[in-house]
Amino acid sequence: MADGMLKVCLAGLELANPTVLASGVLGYSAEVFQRVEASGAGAVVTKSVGVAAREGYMNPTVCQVRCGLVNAMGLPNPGIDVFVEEVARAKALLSVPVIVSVYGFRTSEYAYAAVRAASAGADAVELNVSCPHVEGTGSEVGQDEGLLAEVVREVKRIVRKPVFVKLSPNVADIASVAEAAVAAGADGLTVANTLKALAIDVETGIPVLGNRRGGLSGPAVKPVVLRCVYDVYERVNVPIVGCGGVTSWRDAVEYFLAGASAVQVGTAVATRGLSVFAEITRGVAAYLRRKGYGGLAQVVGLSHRR
Ligand code: RRO
Repeated sequence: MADGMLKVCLAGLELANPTVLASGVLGYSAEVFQRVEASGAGAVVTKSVGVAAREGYMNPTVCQVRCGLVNAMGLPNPGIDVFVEEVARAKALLSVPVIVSVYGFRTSEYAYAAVRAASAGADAVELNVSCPHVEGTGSEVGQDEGLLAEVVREVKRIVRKPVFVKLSPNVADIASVAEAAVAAGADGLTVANTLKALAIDVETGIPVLGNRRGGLSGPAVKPVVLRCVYDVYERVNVPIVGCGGVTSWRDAVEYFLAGASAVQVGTAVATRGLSVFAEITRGVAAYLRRKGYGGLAQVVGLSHRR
């Protein structure tokens, strides 16, 4: 969507518009990302990739609840050494930035996955320190400020591309975790991952998901994550990417007003389809015009004024 008002620069990444495919929703394939780009997304984030391949959890891995989805995929991925070829193919096919999400069970694994992704052409990496239901990684890193800082510092030491850190909402004080990530060198923050959740089948009497516990996404989480963005914006000075229940242009504008410079869209892509990117972008552009703003940057964080 070529509309100069919607351009955004995220830690050096140039996006034609502020909508980004969130990690995890559409997997890894370069061809699928090409369709996402054609639908109007300003950038794409891959599913999280680690050092070793993983099958993920038993089915069911996703279930629909009233206002969103509860998932526990369990980090299924082919491993970074295989995935680098797909990153290179995606780079050959796409002109929007390709951000590779990486995770690890130790600092050195985050670093290895990140450096391999960056050398394969990824425009940036997003560190997943917030998956809520895989032992030994994800939110276990993101809930421990010391460990989080160590991971970010090590990745920053060896990767010459922008490093985004995807924070967990399942913490007492997300702004303090954000400060720790930024002090360690994070170039941008994605706020946030899914909220710890559960769904139970009343007929069988047991949890629906194979892993039992999962993470909630979709409209239900938007007010919670919006508050996270609002809190983080007051304490750090790097770009924030809002991620949580964005379904319409209004949701996106709320995130911008709270302090996000861009938004990731995940569950709405799964539940409504790829047209959501262009719908949001059109709506945001119309809002900016109607309100007389010259560009998106003018509304970022505006709700903090008193
Ligand atoms: O794969 C997953 O189960 C998963 C991941 Br990596 C994540 O970061 N957040 C989530 O809700 N699910």
